[in-house]
Amino acid sequence: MLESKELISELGGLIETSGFDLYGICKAIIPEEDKSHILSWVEKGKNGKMDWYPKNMDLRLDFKNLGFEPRSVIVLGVLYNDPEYENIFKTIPFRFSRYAIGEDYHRVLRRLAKPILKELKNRYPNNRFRQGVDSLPIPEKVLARESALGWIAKNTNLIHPEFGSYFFISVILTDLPMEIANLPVKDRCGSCTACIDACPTGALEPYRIDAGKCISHHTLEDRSPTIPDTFGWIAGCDICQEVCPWNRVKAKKKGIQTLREEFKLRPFFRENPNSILDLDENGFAKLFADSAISRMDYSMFQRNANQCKEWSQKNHRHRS
Ligand code: B12
Ligand code: SF4
Ligand code: SF4
Repeated sequence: MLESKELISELGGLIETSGFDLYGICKAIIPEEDKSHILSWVEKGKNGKMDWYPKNMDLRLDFKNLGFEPRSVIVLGVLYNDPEYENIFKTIPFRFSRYAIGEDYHRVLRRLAKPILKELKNRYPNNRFRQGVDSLPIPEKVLARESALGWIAKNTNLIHPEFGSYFFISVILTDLPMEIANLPVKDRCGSCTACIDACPTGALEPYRIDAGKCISHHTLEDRSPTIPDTFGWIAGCDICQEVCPWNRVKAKKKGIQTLREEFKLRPFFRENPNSILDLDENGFAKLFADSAISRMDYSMFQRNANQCKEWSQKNHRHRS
């Protein structure tokens, strides 16, 4: 049977030149403990307004109905943190999360993985390879942890001990069986609770999120005409990652940042950021057509922008 180490040493160069910063391989199995956490999360209604989440649980937990039986998973990660982000957003009265300032990561990661998929199909013509970037209902953080890309932390993000947590994940499922020997990355949260203390909505308990309370969920997943306070965030929220010492200190000190132009701050954030709050439907479509927030329709964007305007007025009054 093929050793995962062997494949990694043969394909590592191609994976890196394709633009991926992290990679690993694991078995296509979701451990029982994770299954039970995910099931109890859904039973307790912690998925908020994401009604799509409990659908396809068969596929999510057992990889059934994919049209083939996956045996192994190649997990890939790309950094998205652009250091210029902090300089710009500290001068603006609203926030976009880092994941939303560049091109849609679903598109980018699919594009970057093309040469890898091509090579895999050339080498193993009798096997199947299927990529997912959120597109398959697969718990990607669990597979990334199983591939030794990091640990699932108290803020529920996957953290790599050197790179921090500002990276996207993509998986390639395959029926190619592999012998896998991974040393798990140990949980380095220790006694820290910075993320839990900083979350303004109380969405976090250690290792557990109530998505229905999370600003990211409100701004991107909730289609209701009104949503709870977003504390100045228009799209997503990064607070529990910003306060994390593995991003704020460790990765920052090492100068960890994205090398992908696609994920860097777009010029309009620099040039005329305040006009973003007053974009009309055409302007919104033009600026964000290829961004991850294009999943948000204009009415959601306008709702979030109005909420941010109110928030910054209120905040300004408090400060004066
Ligand atoms: C649903 C979803 C959301 C939801 C729920 C968030 C979440 N933590 O799951 C919402 C909309 C809130 C969201 C927000 C964000 N998301 Co999101 N999201 C997803 C998605 C589609 C599924 C994740 C999932 O299955 N969650 C279900 C819950 C149960 O999983 P979990 O919270 O991780 O729980 C695990 C552990 O915490 C633990 N656990 C759960 N309950 C309990 C209980 C106990 C007692 C214990 C001990 C443990 C435990 O077990 C679970 C399984 O291991 C994935 C893509 C994918 N297909 O996997 C992206 C993904 C997780 N998101 C991602 C990102 C970037 C974000 C945001 C940073 C975006 C933003 N800036 O706004 C925020 C981060 C918010 C946060 N603190 O997590 C990245 C994360 C990359 C990384 N390095 O971790 C992913 C992987 C997308 C990608 N392809 O890159 N997201
Ligand atoms: S993303 Fe924001 S709202 Fe959601 S858990 Fe983290 S800090 Fe709380
Ligand atoms: S802020 Fe602290 S507790 Fe939260 S994820 Fe980072 S290290 Fe873990």
